[in-house]
Amino acid sequence: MTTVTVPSLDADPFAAEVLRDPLPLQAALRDAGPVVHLSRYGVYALARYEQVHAALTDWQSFQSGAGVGLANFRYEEPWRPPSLLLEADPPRHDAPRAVLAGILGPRALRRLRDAWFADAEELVDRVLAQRSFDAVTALAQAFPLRVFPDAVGLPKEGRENLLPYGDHAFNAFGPHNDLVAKGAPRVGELSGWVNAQCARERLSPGGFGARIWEAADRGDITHEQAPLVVRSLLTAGVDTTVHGLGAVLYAFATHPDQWDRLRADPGLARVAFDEAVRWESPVQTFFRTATGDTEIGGTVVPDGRKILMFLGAANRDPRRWAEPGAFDLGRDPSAHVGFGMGLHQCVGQHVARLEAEAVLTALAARVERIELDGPPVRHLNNTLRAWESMPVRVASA
Ligand code: Z7Z
Repeated sequence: MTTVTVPSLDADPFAAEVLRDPLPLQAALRDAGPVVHLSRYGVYALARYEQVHAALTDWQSFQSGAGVGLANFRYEEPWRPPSLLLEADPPRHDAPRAVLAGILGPRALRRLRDAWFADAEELVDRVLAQRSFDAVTALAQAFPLRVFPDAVGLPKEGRENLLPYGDHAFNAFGPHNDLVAKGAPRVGELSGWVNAQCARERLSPGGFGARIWEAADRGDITHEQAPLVVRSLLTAGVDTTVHGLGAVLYAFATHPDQWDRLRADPGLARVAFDEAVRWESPVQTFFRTATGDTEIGGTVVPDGRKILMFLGAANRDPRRWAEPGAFDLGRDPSAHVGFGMGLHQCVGQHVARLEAEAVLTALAARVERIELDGPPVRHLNNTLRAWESMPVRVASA
């Protein structure tokens, strides 16, 4: 093996202007090489599809157990007890993962489908009483907040804590910048609420949460693990789907030809959602940690160093995708890494797709045209590519 000198960049992937528009840095990183040293943080960056995919599917070399944020749990105290799924490696990872995979799998979701489609129709009918509205609050937030907490079995009180808690958790994967500082004053209160909802008594029978506790009764996980597995649902299940819906609504509001295509064939709703996840990549980045001196593209990443994977950059890598910047329902986006890849690939992706399919199907049946009715405003987060508001105007079918 010939070792090449690794290119080094001083860029800050978590700076406000980069979060507002990450595409130029994505391109610069991809073009700089298969692996790039980010001098500001002393981490290594992967932005090409090939290397991001390879790292995601090699958990032996690229561990999650030292955290998937900038903080290295070998040396630093995590801000909350580590997730049993996200921040764990096999074998400890596997039992909690298997439990959630069963509860959130396609078979288990079938019984939610009709109710969620009916909920989406009702919500969309109500929203369409106005010709212009904010697609973020009225749809992208409203739908997940309507169906997901009920599916988990949460009480009604306190649900307004879910988005701020998730927002902070996803900020906390980045450096201690102003976004983290802004969330810090409420961390105690929000964590207290979230942790309290993980108790068996809070979770209504038949929901995802109750089923996690039943898995503990069967011995699939321990009773000590159950609340932390419930916490994973509450952390990763709301903001992610909100911003995924925001992404697909933005894509359609700016691509009327693709909206016509969906209306002509509503069966494309799932492809459309995955294409939007590829195109916008609501989860932009997260880290792994090298478990030993590890070669990537001719460079050795030393043991214990953090590796930042740019999912959004991989999802727009021209080495992998034809016309990566085009939102195109005609392509097969299924190999995107927007849900990750490998052993940790999003366990809730079937839930997300069902939510999106319900909303898009209801909209496609009722809305002839959806377009921006003013400039949409970004919501900045260290991990998520998100919208704060998106004024839209619709023409009913
Ligand atoms: O288990 C968890 O609490 C959890 C939190 C965040 C699981 C997954 C995520 C996550 C999802 C992190 C997407 C990065 C990207």
